[in-house]
Amino acid sequence: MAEPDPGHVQHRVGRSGGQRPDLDPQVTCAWHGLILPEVGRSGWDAGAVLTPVVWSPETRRHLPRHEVWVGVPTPGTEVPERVDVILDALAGHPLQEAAPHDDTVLERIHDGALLGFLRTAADKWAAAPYEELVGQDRVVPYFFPTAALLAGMEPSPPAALHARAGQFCYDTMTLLGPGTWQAARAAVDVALTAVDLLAAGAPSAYALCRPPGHHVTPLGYGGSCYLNNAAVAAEALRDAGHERVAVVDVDAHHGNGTQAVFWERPDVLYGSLHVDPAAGWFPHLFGHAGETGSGAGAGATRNLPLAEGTGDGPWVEAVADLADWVADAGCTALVVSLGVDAAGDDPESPLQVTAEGFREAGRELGGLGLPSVLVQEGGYHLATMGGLVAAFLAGHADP
Ligand code: SP5
Ligand code: ZN
Repeated sequence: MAEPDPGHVQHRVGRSGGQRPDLDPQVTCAWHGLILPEVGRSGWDAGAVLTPVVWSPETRRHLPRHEVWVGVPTPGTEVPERVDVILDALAGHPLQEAAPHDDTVLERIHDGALLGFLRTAADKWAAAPYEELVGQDRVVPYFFPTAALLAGMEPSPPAALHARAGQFCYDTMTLLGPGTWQAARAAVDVALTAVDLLAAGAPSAYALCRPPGHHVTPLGYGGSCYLNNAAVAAEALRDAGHERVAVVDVDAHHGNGTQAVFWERPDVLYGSLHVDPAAGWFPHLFGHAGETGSGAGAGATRNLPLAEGTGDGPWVEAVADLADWVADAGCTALVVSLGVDAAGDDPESPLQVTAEGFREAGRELGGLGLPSVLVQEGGYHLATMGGLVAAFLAGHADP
């Protein structure tokens, strides 16, 4: 595999390396004020300037139990232990527990009908006799109002909850149970708290969001995702005064949800590199190079599909390509959809990226010198995924 060319970073415009640890003392002070309660416990060394980690114990409450794939229940891969292995790998980083935020930003990203369904579906399912009838305690859709079914007609809303689920959930792999809403909503608070840390002067913050979010559209959920944490973070950065925000998605899968949210908007760029959906990979319908946005958002979306087996060299080149694009577009803040499932060991993708690749990707994006919120997306190999997140954060903090 070709090595990434270390020389080409320096020749680019807009790469000031502004993410260096020499912070303005006043700003540093304000930021420390926010994180002080937990700094002592983590033994954080102020000189080291490790990226602060925002998390919530609530995010452990979603238990996927299983995923129905081609009709067969297989063990869920998006498990709560993902939170623990990441926290272990980031021991020493300042730790900040998420603060509650209201639904203002969330309601601008997602339709009220989706939010209402997600908020109440588990309780309604439990109250219905599904567990008694078939032993199923998770909300599983089985009936989908596709364009083929509707045939141009206007359907009436389905009365049955098991039919209603398919109005919002577009696959059979993203089951909803007791605790799912609480975890997903807590992940949104994690993302919003990370944005708050930036406003308080932190150069960047890592949001340990779980469940992940980049497959959630304004109205539809799937791909192990329920609420789009990265989209919420980008919208909150717009509210914080950034005129143009970029989302760079390095998860192994195309973030169709984030793309859909910002498809017609010029003020939030979406760029993604991912395993080529045309080779048969999730999310199947989207993520091709020809998808570049529409209307006012024309040109504000970029997709770099990669062949199965792609490793560090071309993968890091694709990250660098998106970083150039973000720099040229004059964005003043960055959200990274930081999935680490592009790793060679990961069970959910055929990409072959190493820890060094993730470190290099962190350097490429850290070199932009933009205030950045790094939002956890996928990554399923428990033994190595924490180290991959740590490698990316290290590269990002010291480009
Ligand atoms: C956030 C994220 O990374 N979502 C990825 C969703 C992709 N899921 C597709 C699953 C395809 C079948 N995998 C079989 C594994 C059985 N457990
Ligand atoms: Zn993924």
